[in-house]
Amino acid sequence: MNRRAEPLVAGLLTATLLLAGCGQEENGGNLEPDDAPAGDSSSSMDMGSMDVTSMNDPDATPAYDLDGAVEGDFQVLDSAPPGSEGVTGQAWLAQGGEQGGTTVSVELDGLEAGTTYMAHLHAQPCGTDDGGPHFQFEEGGAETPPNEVHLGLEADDEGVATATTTNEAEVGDGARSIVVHPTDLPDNRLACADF
Ligand SMILES: [Cu+2]
Repeated sequence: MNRRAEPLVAGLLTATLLLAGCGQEENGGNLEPDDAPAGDSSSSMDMGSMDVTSMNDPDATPAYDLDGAVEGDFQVLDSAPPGSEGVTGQAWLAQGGEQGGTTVSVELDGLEAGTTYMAHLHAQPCGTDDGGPHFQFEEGGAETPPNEVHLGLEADDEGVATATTTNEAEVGDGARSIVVHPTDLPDNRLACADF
């Protein structure tokens, strides 16, 4: 397995870019309130490594350990940045069951070490407009969790990233895929997995 991708475009990480995604008009001004106690993070200005994972739920049981989880294999999309060819991974989506709501877990390999990525549930299959728009519980509503399902991913030194996120509501059959975007290229669609 190709463990190291070629360096991606070295873009500037900004708070705005971290929230954007998929070329839709995500509202870059509305950061979710940070539940962490004041002073909890000395790196609060390091947007590249902090807020990207703030929507995750690391204490939740990963979806792949839940009954009835569906699995999808990531495929690198044509729009992926150069050097992404070696990216591989899986995503799992579980609903209801013992944990209730929706649980999504992602494991990716072949990412650029130390780089951050975003993943969202999307409303269309990968073969339809690379996943189409974001899945939303309330269509036309907020483009942030909990109305959408987002994960933050940070590749470790080996280029591996894992994350789990949860939502209190069940997505039903409305979330057809999950799409990964580099946080410094939020309009880019790097990889997609069908559920
Ligand atoms: Cu997306």
